Amino acid sequence: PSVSSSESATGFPTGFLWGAATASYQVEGAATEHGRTPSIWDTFSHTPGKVRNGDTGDIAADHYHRYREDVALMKELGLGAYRFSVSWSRVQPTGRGPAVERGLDFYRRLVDSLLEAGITPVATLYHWDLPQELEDAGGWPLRDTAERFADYAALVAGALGDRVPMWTTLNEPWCSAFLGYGSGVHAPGRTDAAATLRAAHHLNLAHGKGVQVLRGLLPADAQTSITLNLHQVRPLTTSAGDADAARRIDEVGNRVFTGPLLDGGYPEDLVRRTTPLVDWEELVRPGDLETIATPFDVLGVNYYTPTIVSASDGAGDSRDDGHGASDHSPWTGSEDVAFHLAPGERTAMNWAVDASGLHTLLTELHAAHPELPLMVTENGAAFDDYVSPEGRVEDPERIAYLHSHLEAVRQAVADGADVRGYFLWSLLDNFEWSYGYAKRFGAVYVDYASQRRIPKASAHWYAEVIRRGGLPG
Ligand code: PNW
Repeated sequence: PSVSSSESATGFPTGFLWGAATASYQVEGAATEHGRTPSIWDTFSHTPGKVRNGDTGDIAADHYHRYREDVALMKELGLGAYRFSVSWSRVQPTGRGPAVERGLDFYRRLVDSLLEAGITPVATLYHWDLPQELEDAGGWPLRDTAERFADYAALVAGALGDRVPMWTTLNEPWCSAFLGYGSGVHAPGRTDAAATLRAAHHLNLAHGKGVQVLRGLLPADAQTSITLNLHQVRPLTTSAGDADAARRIDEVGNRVFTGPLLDGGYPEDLVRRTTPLVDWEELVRPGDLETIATPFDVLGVNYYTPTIVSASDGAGDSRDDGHGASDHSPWTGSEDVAFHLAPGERTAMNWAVDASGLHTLLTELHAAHPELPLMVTENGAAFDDYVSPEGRVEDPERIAYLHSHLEAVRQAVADGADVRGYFLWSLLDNFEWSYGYAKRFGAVYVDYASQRRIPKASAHWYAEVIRRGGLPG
């Protein structure tokens, strides 16, 4: 059968965005420059014992000073789009009041360089770096933080709205709420189940208010989105208990966001199960669900590996759910579920390589929400890369990972999913949160001593994919 008219011969839709992604705290450095003040990640990384090797984002990949070189690199690779995030405390140090123009200037220059290079800028407003002052006032468990986010969104949209065509409110609110306030492996490192659910609701609210603010300020053809890390949950066996475990993890991992965003409300069983912890009647005020359900244009999905679960048998339960070790479970209300690593190949994160999860994710989302365009906003893998004596970085495992996952995207498109783009995580090696610089996700190697950039073999491979507009062969 011939490909449909909206697809090119490569199996990827015409106009498909081929990109790469980063996030402010992971790459920028310049932590105290031009008025920037600490975010929760500055505080967290400077707290002994929180990040491997005591690494911080103080310098990171020094993208703040080297963005011109980095944009030139992107152009060389032929990237069609660059997904970056804005550091809230660089733009609005206390999280309140007027913007610091010098902070905004960095993003104006970055965006102008991208546009000049023919690369579409895709801006994320919040990739986890909450101004510390807002955390001190209560952080995401406090309702006011959602209002502060809406004000901040207006400042950034006012400055960049004329030149950024695609906007994302939040990156992976699940991580912000459940790893930041539940298991505590992410900033601000709190371990409080009630605070976790309150944070989740206020992040949803911040998104809804953010979309409304963006819609009011952006040109009509600008697009709004949110990026979720939807867990591809699978039961270990066909037992009823494992099926129930999978349903519960789906609720607390996915539907706590997709429910109010797309399906009219929070999952009933999650609410019932967590009612002893949280007064949902008080938390979810009249009008909140309408605000959260404000329509947006594109759903961003990040995918790395599937999540395999079983009912707890009381013995041999794995705490290693791939989200970092903690005595506190992030799975609020379903702490008894056991997690399992998939068999087969693993990345340096110990995450199983399984591209079928990406295909399932995209096709199931499309089936549930046929009108909602999708975009893969992150996909990639960490491996133990090193520079050879000849100065090259050979990373065949990463090429294989990217190849199989792009093939999964192509197959999802063939099966009817409306996928508008793919962003490799990450453009550069960077600060991998609680793992610091020990994990390298970049298509481009960063020598942190010299800040020299070396495109890995995978970067050259990806450049070829982009040039062809699809996979080889
Ligand atoms: C995402 N987990 O983080 C983030 O958006 C990136 O900033 C990050 O560098 C990348 O994926 C690789 O980790 C995640 O524990 C962090 O499931 C943790 C998890 C998922 C995504």
